[in-house]
Amino acid sequence: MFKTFKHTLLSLAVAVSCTAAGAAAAQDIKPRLIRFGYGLNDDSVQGRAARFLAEEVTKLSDGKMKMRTFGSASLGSDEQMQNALVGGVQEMMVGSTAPLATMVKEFGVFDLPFLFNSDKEADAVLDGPLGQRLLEMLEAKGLVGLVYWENGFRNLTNSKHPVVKAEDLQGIKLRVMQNQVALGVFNALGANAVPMPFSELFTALETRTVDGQENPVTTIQSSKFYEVQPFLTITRHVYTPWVVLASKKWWDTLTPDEQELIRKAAAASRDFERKDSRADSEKAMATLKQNGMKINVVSEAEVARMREKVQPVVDKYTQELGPELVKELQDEIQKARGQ
Ligand code: KDG
Repeated sequence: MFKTFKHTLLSLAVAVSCTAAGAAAAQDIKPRLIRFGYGLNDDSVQGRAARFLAEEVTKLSDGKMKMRTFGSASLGSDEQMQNALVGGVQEMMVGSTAPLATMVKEFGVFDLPFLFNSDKEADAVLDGPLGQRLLEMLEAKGLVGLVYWENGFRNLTNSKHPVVKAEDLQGIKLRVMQNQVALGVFNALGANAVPMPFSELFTALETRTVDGQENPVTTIQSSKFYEVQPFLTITRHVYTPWVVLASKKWWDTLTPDEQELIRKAAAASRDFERKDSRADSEKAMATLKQNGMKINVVSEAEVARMREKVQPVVDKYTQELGPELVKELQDEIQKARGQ
């Protein structure tokens, strides 16, 4: 009796694995090498998700498609990689929405301050109609937007003093991502905002070329900013998404089966990355404390004051980005907040 059951189980397992292999073989999948670039170092949320994506592509293609990941901006800054994808000299990357706004200005909406209250709201908006429509707008610029990963809620660090109120930003040279909204917001808060590629940031902090920067705690930890930034102020002033991108020139050479496979792997990487990012945030805070960062949380009353100070900038960029788009974003957020 047991023998028959075991035999049946074994033959079932063999049948299933043959079917899977057969399915991969039946799909129109060709041997390909994909170069995937990212800006953080290998031991970061981005690095782990990039390796997960590479493994997923290999698994789903039965080893036919291989993805090599290149971290620490070794293939260039986000903007340089964006241009390489447009030119078809690099296949894939992940980067922030902020530099993307230089190609599709509507991505600048994610740099408007104090929009999201939670990652749940961000997921709902990014994976909903608005977020997906923004991705589709990239195709006209030579990019294919596949999924959003979580960069996260941004916080301030600096080497001068704690930032308890907006006035404490006066005279602080603060590195910001390279887009007009981020620049306008921090100048309005009283800082001296300095746009700069992420790849140059650690050295700029170390040499005091800039006094501070703003990023999620996972990035502050994995990039070891605590070595050159004694003060951390929890503001959660912006939620930045990352976008997993493919070169449209390259994408259009793929068969429908290959495109479907990449989309499936990208969706799995999104779910993996968001889970890892949220788990890593808690660990990162503990590491920053252990490494001596002096941490303060900006009060709700102060956030309200900051909102007031940046309102003229928000009004200006709402007009430039499109009032209907900003209204739609705010409505989508409210809907997600209500769920
Ligand atoms: O390549 C790294 C960047 O995509 C990411 O860290 C963007 O948050 C970012 C920043 O500050 O540039």
